[in-house]
Formats: sequence, structure tokens, C-alpha cells
Amino acid sequence: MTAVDPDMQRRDLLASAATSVLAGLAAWTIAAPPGRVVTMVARKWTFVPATVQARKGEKLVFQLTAPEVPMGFSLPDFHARTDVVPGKAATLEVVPDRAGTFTFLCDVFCGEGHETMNGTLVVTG
Ligand SMILES: [Cu+2]
Repeated sequence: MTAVDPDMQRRDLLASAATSVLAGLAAWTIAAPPGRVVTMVARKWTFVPATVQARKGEKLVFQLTAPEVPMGFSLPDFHARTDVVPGKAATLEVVPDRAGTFTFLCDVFCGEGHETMNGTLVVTG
């Protein structure tokens, strides 16, 4: 009869736990690509940049700030929107699932130029 070394058992357990963690991380990385960060400023009464280029299926991570007054950022074609409040960065993830030219706009009344405060997302296939 062979005696099992408890240290060996512990090492095996640690090795298998480490393998599980690594496999989990790999799966997480594949399942959730980080996306491309698009930094955008909502000013009276324009978005900077006013045009964003993307590829179909590319994950965009909008990081928005509004230095002056509360704004909104809305991409109605992709059912995505967020409030953008001064002093606080807002994040919005969008994965354009089709090619085309789409309008994004401010949907929080912000003053006299509000109605024309918009920009363009150009998605290529
Ligand atoms: Cu507005």
C-alpha cells in the first residue's frame, strides 16, 4: 500500500485551482473584448468629435463628458442612450450590428442650440 504525500495532494489541488482560474480568465477575455474607447465631449451645442467611424460588429465604448450643462447622448438606431452630467464621466457601450450612417444626438434640453446638436456614426461593413 502506498502512502499519499499530503504535500503532493495540496500541490495538485493548487495546480488544478490555478488552471481553472486561468481557463476562466481566458473565457472571460474571449467573451468580453474590451472594445475601442471613443472619448467624446458634449458642448453647447456640438459633440466633439461630431463624426465617429466604426466597423460593423466592433464594440465601441463611448466615454462622455459635458463640461458646461447636463446633456444627453442618444443613438436611437441602436437603442442606446445615457445622461452626461458635468463633473462625471458617462460610459456607453454600443456594438453597431449593421453598416450605414446613423445620427447621434443630445436628448436632454440644454439651451438654444439643443435641437441641432447632433453627430454622425459611420459604420462600414
Ligand atoms: Cu441638448
